[in-house]
Amino acid sequence: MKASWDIFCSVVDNFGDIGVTWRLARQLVAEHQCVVRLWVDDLRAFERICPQIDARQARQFQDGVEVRHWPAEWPAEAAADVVIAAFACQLPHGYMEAMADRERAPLWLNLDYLSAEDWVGGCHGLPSVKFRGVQKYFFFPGFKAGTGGLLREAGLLEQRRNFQADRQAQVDFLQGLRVAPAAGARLMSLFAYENAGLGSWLQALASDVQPTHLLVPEGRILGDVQRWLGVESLAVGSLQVRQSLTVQVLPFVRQEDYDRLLWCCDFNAVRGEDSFVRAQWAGRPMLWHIYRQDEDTHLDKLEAFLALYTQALSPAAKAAVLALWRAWNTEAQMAEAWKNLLQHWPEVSAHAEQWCLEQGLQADLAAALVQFYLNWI
Ligand code: TRH
Repeated sequence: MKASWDIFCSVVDNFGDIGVTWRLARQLVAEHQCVVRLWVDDLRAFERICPQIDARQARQFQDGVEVRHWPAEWPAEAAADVVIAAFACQLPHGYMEAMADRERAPLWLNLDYLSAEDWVGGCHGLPSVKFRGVQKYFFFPGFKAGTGGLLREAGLLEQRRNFQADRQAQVDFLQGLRVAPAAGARLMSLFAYENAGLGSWLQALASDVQPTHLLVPEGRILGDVQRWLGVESLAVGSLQVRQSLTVQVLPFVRQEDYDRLLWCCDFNAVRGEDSFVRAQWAGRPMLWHIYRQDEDTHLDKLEAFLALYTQALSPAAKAAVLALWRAWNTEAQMAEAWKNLLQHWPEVSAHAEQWCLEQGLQADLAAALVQFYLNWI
């Protein structure tokens, strides 16, 4: 009999929580024939990354996943064989009772945030708390052996490579978004939180000899873009030109299309967790705006990833990447760091593909979860 899975997603803010859990739920169904219910407390956020979702429906099916609204008043529901609490969200008490009431206790996992820090490998798979005899385990995604790996759908890298080799497919896709970069323009995407350092970067792009076409999905960075442009409003579809720089505001697109957008671009600025991973699978140079945490603990996380990501680069290219990423994440001036990165473009580009290939050798997160379950039963 197929195993049943319940995934609980509480949308704290933004789109990462739902972005990760929706991706995982789909993959468990499509590639591992699991029966999956995805419980989401905010269907409006879900609707943004998956427009087919009807936020008024308490229960609906999408891509074979049973999507359930997670209501404040918990209904009586039987617990599944495997229960995933994403990002340490607190399960409804009634559901925990249902887990403990099962004849055979379910496998209960906390799917944690992604980090490249060393301690992750030591904690992955360890037991956590118990509830009425039901044991909870830590499950950590990660970049190294001994972690749960990264979300990566079967055939993703091949699909990406075929798309990148097909000029017409890219032109058609971009045309669908009304994007038509000038010949020779560097195509870039910008998905980030508010950042006071943005103006200096845009200035450097504007005064560069090579033109840049910058695609900005609507979101939190738009205020900074608007300020630098000196315009009163910046709506979806806006196209503004300043010297060598063209800025175009894009609508927020469905997850699959966001992947294609990343695949089309020569450089991607991404943020949070899921877009950060998708940019790595795009095999193109990138810049990460990490999610800010109290007491700057996110900076340790940033350094841990940088240490790993830049390991194979030459000292000069490594210094260029480090300087750019650190400047961006401390909202410092970006111009010098950007110009310096351009000096190392061929190496940084080749490295992005190499990094992607190496990470692609690891078991993906969905497969690792299924394996964890199989080892456990
Ligand atoms: O939106 P994020 O900043 O999300 C998160 C949350 O803030 C979360 O609480 C925090 O813990 C985590 O970051 C670290 O960034 P992220 O993770 O990249 O999620 C964005 C999702 O939105 C991702 O699945 C890609 C998707 N997306 C689209 O589907 N279409 C788009 O046009 C864009 C720009 C993104």
